[in-house]
Amino acid sequence: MQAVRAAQGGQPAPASAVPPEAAGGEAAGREAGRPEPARPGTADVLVVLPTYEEAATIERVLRLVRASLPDAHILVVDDSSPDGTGALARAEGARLGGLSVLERPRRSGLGTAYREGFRWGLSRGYRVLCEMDSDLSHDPSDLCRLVAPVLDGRAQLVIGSRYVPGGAIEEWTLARRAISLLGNRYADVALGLGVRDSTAGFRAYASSLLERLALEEVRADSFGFQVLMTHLARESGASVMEVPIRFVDRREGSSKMSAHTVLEAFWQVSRLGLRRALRKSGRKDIPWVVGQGV
Ligand SMILES: Nc1nc2c(ncn2[C@@H]2O[C@H](COP(=O)(O)OP(=O)(O)O)[C@@H](O)[C@H]2O)c(=O)[nH]1
Ligand SMILES: [Mg+2]
Repeated sequence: MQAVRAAQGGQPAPASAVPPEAAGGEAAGREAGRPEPARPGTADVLVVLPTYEEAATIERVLRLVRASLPDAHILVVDDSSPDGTGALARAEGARLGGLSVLERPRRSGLGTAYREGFRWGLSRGYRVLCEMDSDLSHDPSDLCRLVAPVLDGRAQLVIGSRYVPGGAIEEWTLARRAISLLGNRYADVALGLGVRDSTAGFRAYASSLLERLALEEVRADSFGFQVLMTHLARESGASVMEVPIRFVDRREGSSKMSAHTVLEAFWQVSRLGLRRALRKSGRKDIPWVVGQGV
């Protein structure tokens, strides 16, 4: 059974214990007794941090996120990391406040971690849901620039982009740069995204957008998940904005990207690209090739 623990002395509770009527209401279902937000708006923000074996960086990341968005709530989705990441997050959360840890019993993938994190936030009425890596590749001080366009209604999805003017990647191997760049170009052309960095995992979503996306159907992991979410957002007519970020390769811990995640993303994009081409030319889907859902 998964457990949600609010680090401020909250009792463990099943993830499903939140009543559905809590959804959408201002601050509905959140911890009682929280002080009024110092900066109106950012108390409506949830920052979702998936973790698997990030003990070397998690405490620093949490402190930096808190410094960047003092009123936002933080949700760590940890898959019982053997290196004790979950315990470190809870201890840091007790010091910082406004932090919950969603514990899952075993490693279950990045895509489902985000899906569960988003569901957790939507059921508690957060208006902006952010996602970022827990390895310091994404600079928490950029969060404000990602969140602002969603809060003021200029965009429903803001992507921290490495491939728009002003964006940069530091210290990545040539192979990793090539996979990222080619993957992005391929996804853009195959799915007509009009987005330069659809594989990026540093994002802010409007809850109104996430609520209308078929999250359950997005089965991909890693950057396949990011591309499919971008595709769904585009298909639903969402306004998507890219803001430049400086991406730094992780200095601690190890990447969870694998050949499997690369192939999976390639297959998912190809499948949906073929379906898009068939539909554009007025032909029927070929169900055994393009599959169901997203
Ligand atoms: N909860 C959870 N988090 C994961 C899993 N796989 C990766 N992550 C986290 O997702 C984020 C992105 O993974 P990372 O290894 O940095 O991927 P990369 O940036 O593409 O190399 C990191 O914060 C990881 O700790 C998983 O199976 N479960
Ligand atoms: Mg990373």
